[in-house]
Amino acid sequence: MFHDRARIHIVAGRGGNGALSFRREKFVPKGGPDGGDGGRGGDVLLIADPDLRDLSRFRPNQWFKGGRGGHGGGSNKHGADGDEVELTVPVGTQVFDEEGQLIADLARAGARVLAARGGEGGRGNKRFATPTRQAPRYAETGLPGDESTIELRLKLLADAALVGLPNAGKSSLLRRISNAKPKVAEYPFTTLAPVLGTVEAPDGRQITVADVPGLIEGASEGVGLGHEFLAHLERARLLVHVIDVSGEVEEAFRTINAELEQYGAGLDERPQAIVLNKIDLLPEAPELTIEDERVRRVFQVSCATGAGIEDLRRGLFELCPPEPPALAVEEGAEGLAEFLVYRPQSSGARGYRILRTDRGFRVTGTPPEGDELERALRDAGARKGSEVEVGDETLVLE
Ligand SMILES: Nc1nc2c(ncn2[C@@H]2O[C@H](COP(=O)(O)OP(=O)(O)OP(=O)(O)O)[C@@H](O)[C@H]2O)c(=O)[nH]1
Ligand SMILES: [Mg+2]
Repeated sequence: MFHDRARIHIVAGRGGNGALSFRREKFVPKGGPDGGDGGRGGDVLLIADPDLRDLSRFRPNQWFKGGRGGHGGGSNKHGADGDEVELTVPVGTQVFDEEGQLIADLARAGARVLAARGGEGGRGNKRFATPTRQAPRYAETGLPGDESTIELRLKLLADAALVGLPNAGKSSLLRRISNAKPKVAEYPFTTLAPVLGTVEAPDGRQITVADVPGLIEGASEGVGLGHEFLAHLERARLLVHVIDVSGEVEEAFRTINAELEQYGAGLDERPQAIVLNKIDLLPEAPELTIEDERVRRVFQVSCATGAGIEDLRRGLFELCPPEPPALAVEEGAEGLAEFLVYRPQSSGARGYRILRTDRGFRVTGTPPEGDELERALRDAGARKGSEVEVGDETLVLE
């Protein structure tokens, strides 16, 4: 089974308590306060691992808990920080909160997202000593860690995705052009889960191509297998439309396009290449009269004989040149994340959240007014000139 969704609960560790303690030494009648601070609770992090293919490591509604911070002790002993939990997910995993809002996109190998922040440790009584209050008899307790339910959804990242009716020869094509070896058979719906292959050019450049289960009419409404997997086309730059030339070519073209349109998400505007496959079955090369501005090129191939395959491979590199190498994940203020960083900030108690986005910040829930919001934004890393989205408005911090 291929799992491209998972809903899990994450709880970061609670901070340890600060200690309430006084120095005890022989012949020193009244020692000063020496209670140390509690350790920070362990964070829960998500990390994109290029070796993972799907989300099957997660069981439904599984809980993941960061470790509790250790309590502070006497003699100024600082509590140990709680253990972090690092959850590895496949590259292309998106994270949604309970309201269905996208909060992070782990689009590159090695991307890290802080999904739940551990609670701060409490301060020990030593920290509260002042000249006028030399023996504070209190210490702080540790704060709870962030807690939330998140949904993980994998959307494959491929430069190009193969689409077409069942049996068109998509898997045969991927076997021909890439290192992947998906199953090929003469019956429809052979491919039951998306498969990624790497296509290599003679000069060493690489692109990835996804083979997605066959679409049929009604796929976007859940007929056949198609609907479930259309999401995996969303992030491909080029759709490679594979058509069996021994069937009704124009009808196949229209059927698939109608499904892409039904699905939405911009799929119906995506550039396409048409691959007329199985030309070995026809006595002569077929004529195709499709006028469509999305169609960049038409190739004629036979996966059985290999005819036209090299031409197609070259064409794919022209139509979808490999993207520049991934930027190293920026070690930003949080040292984390790719394009959205989840900043829950003990949201439960506050009733609102500050999310860090690729352009600035976004406040969700019911934010406080004026100064308090500004302070919270600055704590979250916003500076003069930062763009902050609140509801439908975008404000610029002064
Ligand atoms: N004659 C001929 N047969 C082909 C060619 N390409 C694929 N086939 C056959 O067509 C059938 C379907 O091929 P697949 O590659 O499994 O097709 P698919 O599009 O991946 O099918 P699904 O996974 O079911 O959607 C198999 O029996 C292949 O051997 C070709 O160029 N010529
Ligand atoms: Mg297949």
